[in-house]
Amino acid sequence: MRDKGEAHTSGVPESGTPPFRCGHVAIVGRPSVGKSTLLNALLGQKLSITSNKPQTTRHRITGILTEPRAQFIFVDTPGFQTLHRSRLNERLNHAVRQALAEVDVALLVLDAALVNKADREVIGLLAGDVRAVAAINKIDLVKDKSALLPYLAEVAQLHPFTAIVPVSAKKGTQLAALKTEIAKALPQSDRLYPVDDLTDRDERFLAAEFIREKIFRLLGEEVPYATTVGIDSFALEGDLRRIHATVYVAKTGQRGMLLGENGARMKAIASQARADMERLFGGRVFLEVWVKVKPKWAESEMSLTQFGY
Ligand SMILES: Nc1nc2c(ncn2[C@@H]2O[C@H](COP(=O)(O)OP(=O)(O)OP(=O)(O)O)[C@@H](O)[C@H]2O)c(=O)[nH]1
Ligand SMILES: [Mg+2]
Repeated sequence: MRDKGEAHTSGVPESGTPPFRCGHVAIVGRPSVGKSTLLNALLGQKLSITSNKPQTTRHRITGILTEPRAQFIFVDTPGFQTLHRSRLNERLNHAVRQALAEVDVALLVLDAALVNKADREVIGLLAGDVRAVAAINKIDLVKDKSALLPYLAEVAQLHPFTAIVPVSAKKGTQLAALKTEIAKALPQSDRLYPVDDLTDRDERFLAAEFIREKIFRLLGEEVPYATTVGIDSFALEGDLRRIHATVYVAKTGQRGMLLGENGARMKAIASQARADMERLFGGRVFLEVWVKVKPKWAESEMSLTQFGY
C-alpha cells in the first residue's frame, strides 16, 4: 500500500520538491533536563518514561517520527553523569557515548535555568564533525524572557550548534521550529523504517519501563535507584495481554516500602502502569507484579547484563 509520505521518500530531489531527509538524532544531556519529555512531545505520545528524579531513563530507546518531508529516528538516552560512580552508571554513560557514535544529528537538551559543569561535560562528548542542535528546554519556567538572550549567547559559545531553539517540552512550545532545524541537519535519504513504526523496542521492554516509571514517581529518593524490573511472561490472548513481572530490589526493607501497607503502594504502581500500557498497546492488559530481593544486582556485571543494561 502506498502511504502519504511515499511521494517524498526519494533521496533525489524532483524539481521544486525539497529532498526527503532521514537519520538518527541522539537526544543527550545531563540528568533531568527533560530529554524523555521532549521525545514524547515530539512524537505526540508517551513512549519514554519520565519523572522528576534524575536518571529515570536507563536504556536507549528509539522513537520514530515520520512526516511528509522527513523521518526522524530519535534516540533517547540516559542522563549523562559523572557524579556518582557505579557499575550501573558506567553502563548508562556507555549507552550515551554509543548513541552519539552512531548519529547523524545530536540534539543537546539544556535547562533554560542554567548551564553547568555537567552540561559542559556532555558537550565535550560531541565529536567536532557531528551536527548538533541545542534545545533550551523548560522556557515555561523563565518568567523574564529577555533573560534568555544572554543565555542563548552563552550557549552559542560552547559549541558550533547548527541551531539553538528555546522550547518547552511540557507545554509543547516551539516544537515545530525545533523539528525544522533538526530536519535541515539530517542527511538526504530514503526512510529507514515503515511510516507507522513508533519504536525499535518491543512491548515487553515498554511494559517493564512503565512499571519502573511508576516506582520512580510513587516512591521516595532511595528505592527507585535500588530497583529494576523483569518481565517473566508476556502472552497475547486475543486483544488481552497477560503480563507477569517481577520488581527486584537490593534489600529486604525496600521490599516493604514498595509493597506499602497491605500492598497498597504496589497496587497503585501496577494499576497506573497498566493504564499506560493499555493506552500505548491499544488493548486490555492483565498485569501481575511480584517483588523479590536480589542483593547487589546493580553491582554485578552478570545481573546488569541479565536486566538488559
Ligand atoms: N516546567 C517544565 N518541566 C519540564 C519540561 N520538560 C520536562 N520537565 C520536567 O522535568 C523533569 C525531568 O523530565 P525527564 O523528561 O524525565 O528528564 P530526562 O532528561 O529524560 O531525565 P533522565 O532520563 O533522568 O536523564 C520531569 O519532572 C518533567 O516533567 C518543561 O518544558 N517544562
Ligand atoms: Mg529520560
